[in-house]
Amino acid sequence: KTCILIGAPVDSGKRRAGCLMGPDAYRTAGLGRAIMDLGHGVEDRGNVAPRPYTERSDPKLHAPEETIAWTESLAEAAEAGLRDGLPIFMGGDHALSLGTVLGAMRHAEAESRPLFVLWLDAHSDYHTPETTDSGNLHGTPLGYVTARGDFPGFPPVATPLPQENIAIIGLRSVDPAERSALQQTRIQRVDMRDIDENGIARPLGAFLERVAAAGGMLHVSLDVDFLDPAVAPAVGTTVPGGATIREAHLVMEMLHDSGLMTSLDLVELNPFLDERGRTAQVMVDLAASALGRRVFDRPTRAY
Ligand code: DIR
Ligand code: MN
Ligand code: MN
Ligand code: MN
Repeated sequence: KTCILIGAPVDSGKRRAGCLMGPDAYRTAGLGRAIMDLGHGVEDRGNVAPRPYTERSDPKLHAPEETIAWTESLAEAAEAGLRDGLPIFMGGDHALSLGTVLGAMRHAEAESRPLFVLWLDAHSDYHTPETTDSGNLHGTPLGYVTARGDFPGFPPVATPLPQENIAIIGLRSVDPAERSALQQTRIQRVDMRDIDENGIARPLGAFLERVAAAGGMLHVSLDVDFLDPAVAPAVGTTVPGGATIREAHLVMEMLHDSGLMTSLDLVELNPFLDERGRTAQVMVDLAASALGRRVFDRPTRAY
């Protein structure tokens, strides 16, 4: 399947600027080349732009009109990318996922297949415009696609993503309003303590088994802060105690072996905070693992 690189230089989801440089950092770090070297076709569609917008001042939310404009453009880019291949969205902050997941939901609905979402993140991103304290919309994509609350001005979510189709892995920074809401959902929540106690392969394997059994499509959203800041410093919201390099690669390797991943977001890379492209390179290597880079072949596991 052709990998379709789509630049999504979204920087409106939070106040600290820099994620707009993400797509260029991924290109500079050789994302396309790494995927080609694995034997896949690669098509770089360049960067998406938000549809025209006029910002309003909002007492609570940061840059809502810009994020709405991005959501509409990116949902269309995601739908088109999914029709033609396996889209990889080079972010951009996590607000881009309001659009990419919405597009994946529309595509899955057109294909009459269920969509599953794997969220690899320190944070749960389950806020709504009502519950957010920061006003930063990068903390809201899972609240949006599940229709947890009202998102005035955003494209309506026709059929909300079922809670049981979501797994969040890597959690260690959950705001109080998210915590109480999440604990009452059927979202599969894997926090760092679960990973410490049980490893990362078991909960991920259980989720992938559910995706396979349902014949689902799988959108994967990889936030840089899923990783420990010691190995991935170039992100605005570092939280200590994150996934190791090997835990992250194991997730990607299992995703590849499952054959289930149909789209991928690479989000929250802030090249302005990076050390000579080090974090960008880690993210490129993780994407390569998800697309088949490995040390040795091993017997395929049927999920
Ligand atoms: C944070 C969002 N909980 C907020 N955090 C981040 O501002 O509501 N998500 N960085 O990945
Ligand atoms: Mn996030
Ligand atoms: Mn995060
Ligand atoms: Mn917060």
